[in-house]
Amino acid sequence: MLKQLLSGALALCAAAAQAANPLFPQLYTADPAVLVDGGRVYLYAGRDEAPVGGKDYVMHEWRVFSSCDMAHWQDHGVPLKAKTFAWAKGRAWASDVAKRNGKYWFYSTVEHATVPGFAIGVAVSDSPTGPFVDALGKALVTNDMTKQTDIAWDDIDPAIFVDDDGQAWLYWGNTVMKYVKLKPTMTELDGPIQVVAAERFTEASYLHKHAGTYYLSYSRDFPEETVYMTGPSATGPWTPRGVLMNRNEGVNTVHHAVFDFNGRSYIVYHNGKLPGGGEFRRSVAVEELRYKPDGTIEAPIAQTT
Ligand code: FUB
Repeated sequence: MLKQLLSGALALCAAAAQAANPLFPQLYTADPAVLVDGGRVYLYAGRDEAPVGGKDYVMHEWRVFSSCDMAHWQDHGVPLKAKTFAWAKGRAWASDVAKRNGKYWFYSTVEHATVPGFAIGVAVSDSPTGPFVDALGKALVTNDMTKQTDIAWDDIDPAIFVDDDGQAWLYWGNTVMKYVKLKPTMTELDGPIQVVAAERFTEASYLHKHAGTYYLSYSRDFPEETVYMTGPSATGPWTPRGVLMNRNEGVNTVHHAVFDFNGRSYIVYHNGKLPGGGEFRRSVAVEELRYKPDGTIEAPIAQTT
């Protein structure tokens, strides 16, 4: 019986085509992050809970889904909430996840309870589907450490990248793009916080590597469009390559992540196309992404439904 069930699951994986957008019609979801592990794609997203006509983000928790074929998605529920961080006031904004030292590390934006503005926390789990627990008991990055700007939301949108040599880098920011090397513990900064001169940077920086080239992408302007740069290392120097994905209609943000899976490459992002959706009721979608022989990307990538 078990053998039959397993072979059924494998056939499902092999035969499937990509799922239609939005990926999760049962929920409003935003700020997708991706981890590929053990033959599955794990997709993490914040849940948009704002009511119709809401005027701000209402986000208390993250959700995790997984797929072996990009077509069938399993809902694993809530791996952590903003309140997982006892020092946070709330607001489960954008996150990113990496595996290192056999553990899963979840970097997330939350609003700090005592330091003005947003902060970045780090949680850890033995499983990609959680539950995740606060790994540090305090913020990894707070507004009072990074006074490059005076805005309260400048420490948002962490993007964690672990290079082939095991070195982890954290990128983040709003208006000013910042990055820092992490120690092997994944919970300590290793050196000073640096700034990237990214033209018209708004937020949602994202670092990935493909065929030896590093890609640093981000949202620029507002309403946002996604652009990218390429470089020879995790810290550049960066060459701007233009628009990766155009603006959304009716939704100002587009927060994305890029990954390879089963010989194909993908970009996940959000828009407001789920019925009843909009600025604070977003939905995660996916598109295939194709690299040209010179390492640049076929772009702008069109959004499909
Ligand atoms: O979801 C809240 C914020 O909106 C994120 O932190 C930004 O990237 C934008 O998507």
